[in-house]
Parts: sequence; C-alpha cells; structure tokens
Amino acid sequence: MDKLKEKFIEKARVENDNVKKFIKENGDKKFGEYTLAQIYGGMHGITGLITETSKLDPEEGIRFRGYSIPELREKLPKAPNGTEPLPEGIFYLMLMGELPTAADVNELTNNWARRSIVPRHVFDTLDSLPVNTHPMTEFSIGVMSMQTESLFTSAYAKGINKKDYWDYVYEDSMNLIARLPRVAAYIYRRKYKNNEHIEPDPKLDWAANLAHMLGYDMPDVYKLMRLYLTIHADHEGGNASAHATHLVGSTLSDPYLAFAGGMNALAGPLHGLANQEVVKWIYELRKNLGGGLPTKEQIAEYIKKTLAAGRVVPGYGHAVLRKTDPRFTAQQDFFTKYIKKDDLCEIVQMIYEVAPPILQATGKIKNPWPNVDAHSGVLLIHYGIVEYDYYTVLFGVSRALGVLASLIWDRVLGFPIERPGSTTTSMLQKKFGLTVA
Ligand code: HAX
Repeated sequence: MDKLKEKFIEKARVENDNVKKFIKENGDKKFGEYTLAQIYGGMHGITGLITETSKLDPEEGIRFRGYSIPELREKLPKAPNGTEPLPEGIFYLMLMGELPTAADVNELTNNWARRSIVPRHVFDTLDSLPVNTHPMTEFSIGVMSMQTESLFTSAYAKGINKKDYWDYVYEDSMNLIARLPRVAAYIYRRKYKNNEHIEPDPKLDWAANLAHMLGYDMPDVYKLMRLYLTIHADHEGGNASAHATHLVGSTLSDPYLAFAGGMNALAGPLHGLANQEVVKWIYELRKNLGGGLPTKEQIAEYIKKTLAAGRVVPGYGHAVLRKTDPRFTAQQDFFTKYIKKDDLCEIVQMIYEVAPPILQATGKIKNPWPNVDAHSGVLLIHYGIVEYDYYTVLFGVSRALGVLASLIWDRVLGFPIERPGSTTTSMLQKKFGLTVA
C-alpha cells in the first residue's frame, strides 16, 4: 500500500465516524428549507428540477403527462393486430403533452426510419473494443462515437442565436433515437451471435425492428419489446439517468454527449443495471440449491443471507416509490396474458410473496416492494434473450425517449446551466454551534 493511502485510510475512518455521528444527532435540523438528513442523504424528497414529461407519485407510481401505465396500455395506438402500445406513442405524448392518433404514431415510425442510418465509423469503433467489454460501456461509446453527427455542435461552432438551440437539439435527439436500435442490435449480435448482423426491416415499427435486428422475429417478442420500450421510457426528472442527461445538457453539451452521460448513470447496479443483477441473483440462488424450483423458505433464507453479507436484494426498493412499481405489475400482467407457465417467472412471483416482509423487518429499507427491474429479465429469458449482461442496453434505448424529450423542452424553455450549491460538514457544524472534530 502506498504511503498516501495508508494515511488516507486512517483519516477516512475518523471522518466517516464523525459524519455518521453528526447526521445521527442532527439529521432533523434544518439548513434552509431542508433537513441535514436530506442534504447528506442524496437530496431525497427535495424538489429542485422541472421535468414536464412525467411525474412519479410514491404511492401510485409513474404518470406520463397525467396518464398511468394501465391507461397508456389501453389508450396509446397499437401496431395493426398489436396488443401493446407503440413506444412512438409515448414519445409523442411526452413531447407534445397530448395523446397521439394512429396517424401521428405512423408518421413518427416513418420519420425515425428515414433518420436511422448509422455512420460506418460507429460500427468500426465498436469493432475495435475487446469483446469482453460490458454492453453498457459499448452502448455509451457507440453513442459518443455518433457525436460526430451533432447538428447542434456544428451550428454552435458557427454561431447560433439562443432562441434556436431547441431546433438543433430536436434534430439531434430525433436522429439519435432513430439510430439507437441499430447500435444496440449491433452490440448484441457482435458479442453473442458471431458478429452476424441483421439489416433493419423498413416495414417494422421502432420496437419490432429492434427485436428483428436482435434476431427474434416472433409476434410475442414484438409485443414484449413494445411494452418494454414504453414502460422504461421515463420516471420523472430526478432519477440518475434523467438527471445526468439534463445536467450534462444544461452546459450546452449536445444531445449525444448528454445522453451518453445519462447512460453511464443507468449502468450503475443501484439504477438500470439492477435488471442484470436480478437475474444473476436468481441464478446464484438456484446454484446454491443445486438447481430446480426453490421453496419459499429457501428464498427467504437466501434473502436473509444476501442482507447479512451487506449486499442489496436487487429489484427491490426505490428512492421515491413506496408501493409495488406499476411497471412490475404491467410485466406480471404480460406474463399472465402471453406466457402463463415459466419457472423463472414463477420464482419472481415467489420472491414477490416472500421478500417484502423480510425487507420491512430490517427497519431501515423504506420501500420493501419490487421495482421495474425485478421482472424484466425473466420475460426476456423466456423468449431466448438469455444474455443478461445486455439487458440494461434495452433499458437505455427506452430511456432515450423520456430524457431526450425533456432535453428538447429544456432548450425550448431556455433553462440555464444547472449549478446547485454545496457546503461542508465543518461549516454546518459551525452554523449549528457544534464542536468541530
Ligand atoms: N436490499 C438491501 N438493502 C436495501 C435495499 C435492498 N433492496 N433497498 C434499500 N436498502 C438499504 C439501503 O442500502 C440503505 O442502507 P444503509 O442505510 O446501510 O446505507 C437503507 O436500506 C435505506 O435505503 P432506502 O432509503 O430505503 O433506499 P435508497 O433510496 O437509499 O435507495 C435503491 C434506493 C433503489 C438504490 C435501493 O432500494 C436499492 O439499492 N435497491 C436494490 C437495487 C435496485 O433494485 N435498484 C433499481 C431501482 C430502480 C431503478 O432505478 N431502476 O432502474
């Protein structure tokens, strides 16, 4: 160990104890409008952002421009003979604030198809990465390498009026959304399918085309992909991927740079990567028991073991939600309607019955209920998309719809560079007349 690290460990231990004690004894004291517990605790419960596209209610879940997920499954336009909403519709709704007609959605499908050509150098860049690169790293690099196409950046370099920013951000966002399925499918086929790629089918909608390019031309996978890409699109503005996109974009970094920032946040295991972690956790559980269907008692034991090891139970908990995530329920409903029998889906259901009281009994986990990531992976596995370290990329393709619709609005409304204040522990201690350690 180097000398600096040796000294740092000692300092870190002392400071960690001091800060923990300080929060424990003073967490309910107010600094401005908010408590110290909130300021130290990830700013939870502090409203400091305007995001027009959606709003999250702790008890009820997400509403996109006022519409809940069950309402959207009913009201958004579907593909001919389709039963799930087309994600083009949710983008239209988030951007325009009103439900689209079937013609609006059709026009958007065609619009994105026209914009969907990915420049060759993006594939060359991806090809230059070691095949063991994590798919989310590849996705972020793929998005970054498309930044050469940014109309905002080239217009800004020439000099543009502030009032026109939104126009270039709109064009970049639409091009980026149109091209993401191709980039995502390329990553998948390169890594898992012998580098054998499938050309897009211009007759298909945005979600079905992604399923097609991944290599899953099945009506039920088209349905699943449409639902998946609709329900993961947005979760108001404070979640890490949305907030990161908004923050980076507020510096007038273009939509490619801003969205890549959001994707790097989504790649964390406490956020979007939880969908891979859930499947990994279920496989570990089964391996521990020698395979087969576990009993509820065995699941309960494994949850307790996970907690005792200082690990999180993935797919459970939320910083805002205090009930079962309606995105989880929509996926349960998909299972009941279209799949009906599947061992892994049954395990997910058993975990749902067993986990909440155990998590609640810890006394510290504020939301013992499942989130969106608790269910998504096992549905994909059912249809043969078994490569679970890839799942967050699918989440990312969907998340583009919400965060880029918001970014366009950020520039329309002329929001300034984001720059919250921060303070130090010693300044707070002084303010409250406490001894400085
Ligand atoms: N398993 C074990 N411990 C958990 C837990 C879980 N599922 N959820 C919360 N906790 C712990 C926290 O780690 C924290 O512990 P410490 O006090 O020791 O630090 C304590 O309970 C209080 O946390 P909280 O206030 O209830 O939850 P946070 O708002 O801090 O965190 C998280 C919210 C989603 C990050 C958290 O619940 C978690 O880690 N869940 C598991 C990972 C996961 O499923 N993430 C996906 C969330 C949804 C999403 O963004 N999808 O993309």
